[in-house]
Amino acid sequence: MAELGQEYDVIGPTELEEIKEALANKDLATAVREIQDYFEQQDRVELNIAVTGESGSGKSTFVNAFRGLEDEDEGSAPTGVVETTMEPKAYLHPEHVNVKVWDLPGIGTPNFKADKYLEQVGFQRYDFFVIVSSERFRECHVQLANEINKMKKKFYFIRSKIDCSISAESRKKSFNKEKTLNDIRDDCIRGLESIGVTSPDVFLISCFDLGSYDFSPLQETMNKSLPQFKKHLLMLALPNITLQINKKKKKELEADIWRVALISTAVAAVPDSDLSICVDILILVAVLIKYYRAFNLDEQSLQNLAERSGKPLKELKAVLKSPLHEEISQHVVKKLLSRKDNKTYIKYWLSKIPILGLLTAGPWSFVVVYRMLKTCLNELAEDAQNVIMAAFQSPV
Ligand SMILES: Nc1nc2c(ncn2[C@@H]2O[C@H](COP(=O)(O)OP(=O)(O)OP(=O)(O)O)[C@@H](O)[C@H]2O)c(=O)[nH]1
Ligand SMILES: [Mg+2]
Repeated sequence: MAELGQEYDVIGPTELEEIKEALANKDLATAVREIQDYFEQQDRVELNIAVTGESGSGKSTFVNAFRGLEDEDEGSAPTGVVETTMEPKAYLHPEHVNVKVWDLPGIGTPNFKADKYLEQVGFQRYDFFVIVSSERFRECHVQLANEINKMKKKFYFIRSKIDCSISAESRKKSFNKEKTLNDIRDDCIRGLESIGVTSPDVFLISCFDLGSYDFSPLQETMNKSLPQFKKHLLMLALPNITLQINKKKKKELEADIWRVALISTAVAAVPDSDLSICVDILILVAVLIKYYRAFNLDEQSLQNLAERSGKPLKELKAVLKSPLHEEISQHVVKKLLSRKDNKTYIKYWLSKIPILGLLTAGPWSFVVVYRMLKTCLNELAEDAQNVIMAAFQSPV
C-alpha cells in the first residue's frame, strides 16, 4: 500500500481478524454493545500487588518508585531507617487508582510464621507478591514463598538496593559492573536453591534508579502471568522510564484503537454540525486523556521525573511536540478530526472490511477517527520517548 504513505495507516492481519470477528454474524448494535462491555470490564478490573520482605529491605521505597513517586511526595508510603510499616496499607496509583500497591509489615522477626502472616495480611486479595531482600535470601523468605505457593499465588524475588552494592564494590581496583551484578544474581539464586526453591528468578533492583538493572525483565515476568485485562492495566500503570516500556504501552493502546473508532462512530447518531462526520467526541477526549496518563506526560509526572533524573523540568518539556500538550478538550479534538483525508484511505479500508460500508455513520467517520487516534498515539509515544531520552540522556 505504497500510496498510503505511512506504515500506521495499514491494518495488520491480527487487527483485521479481530474487527471482522467483532462484526461477523451480528447487527451493529450488538457488536457495539459487546465492545462497550469490553471497555467496561477493562475499567472495572483491579490489580492488587503485595510488597513484602524483611524490615528495612526497601519495601516502602519500592511501593513509591513503582508508582512513579519519590519518598517524600504527597501520597507516598513513609520510609526510613527505623521500622515504619506495621499494618498492610494500600497505596493507590496516582493515575490508575485501580492499581493498588500494598505495603506489608516486615517478615523475619523471631516468631515469624509464614502461614499466620499470610492470614493476617489477607493474602486472598493480592494478584501476586513481591518479596524484597536487601541482602541474601534467608529461611523466612523461603517459608513465605512456599506458603504463597500453597495458596496458589505468584511471587517474585527482588534483591534491592543494588546501587549500594555496586557503589561498595566499585571501590575495588578490579571492579567490573557486569561481573558484580552476575555474582550477586548467582549468589541469590544459589541461596534460594539451597533452601529448596527450584529455578528461582531473581531481579536486581535499585529503587533510586528503577530504569536500570532488572526492572524491565521484572515487569515482563509479572505481565506474563496476568490475565488480559490485568495485564493491560499493569502495562499502563508502570512508570514510563525505559524505551522498552514506552514501546509496550504504545502497543497496548494501539490494540484498542479500532474498538474506540467503532463505538465512537456507531453511538453518535447525528453528525456533528461542525464536522462532516458522525462521531462521539467525548469518547475520544477520554481516550486521549488515557494515552496522556499512560505515557506520564501530565505536569505532575513530568515534575516527578525531573526531580528523579535531576534534569530541569523546562528541559524535559522542550522535547514535547504534540498539539495535545496545550489541552485535551472537545475543541482540540474537533480540530484534529477536521484534517482533510484522502479518499484512498476509505477505499483501502472498505477493500479490507466491506462491512464498514454498512455503518450508519459511514466508513468515512470510522476511518477519520481511526487515523486521528493513530496519529495522536504515535505523536504522544514519540514525545514520551524523547522525554525518557532527555531525562536519562542516552537510550535506556
Ligand atoms: N541506596 C538505596 N537505599 C534504599 C533503596 N531502597 C530503600 N532504601 C533505603 O533503605 C531504608 C529502608 O527503606 P524502607 O523502604 O523504609 O524499608 P521497609 O522495608 O519499608 O522498612 P519497614 O517499613 O521498616 O519494614 C531507607 O532509608 C531507604 O531510603 C535502594 O534501592 N537504594
Ligand atoms: Mg516500610
